[in-house]
Amino acid sequence: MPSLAYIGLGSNLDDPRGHVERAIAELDGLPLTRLTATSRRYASRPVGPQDQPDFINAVARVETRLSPLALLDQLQALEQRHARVRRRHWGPRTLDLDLLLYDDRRLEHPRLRLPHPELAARAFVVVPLHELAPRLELPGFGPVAALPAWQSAGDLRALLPER
Ligand code: ROI
Repeated sequence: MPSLAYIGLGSNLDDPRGHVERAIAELDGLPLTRLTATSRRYASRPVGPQDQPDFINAVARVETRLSPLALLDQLQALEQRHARVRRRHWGPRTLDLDLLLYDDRRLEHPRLRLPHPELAARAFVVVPLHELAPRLELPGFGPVAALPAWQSAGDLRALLPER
């Protein structure tokens, strides 16, 4: 049986919508991996330093036969192919891919923590995740519909689909 994983996408540099749309298509091309659903795309105010452009965010669901760390390797390689620039910590970036959830796995590894440790606090992840899986229970955090991030969900703006 393949595993089910959720991946957060974010970009706020050099045509952010284009980076997100291309990255979603590329997720479907990863080895042993199939894209099964994507959320709407959202514009969001930056969390962290405010002196940077708004982000485009979305969440994708994939079925994969890669292990969590092998999937992480693939996501990092995909980021690199987008000529990822990251000038400072929590600063602007061309493409950020976060492995949010992998089945109901909990993992504390130097390279990867599951669920993603910031997930519950970030509306730009929780709102699109809830769109894909309204009844989801996050291991260690509880129902996606009851996470603290909903308090700042008003900052998100759903975008129309691209033609
Ligand atoms: N803020 C928003 N709104 N969206 C992001 O994807 C995002 N990513 C980040 C930081 C800089 C923390 N802020 C963000 O890495």
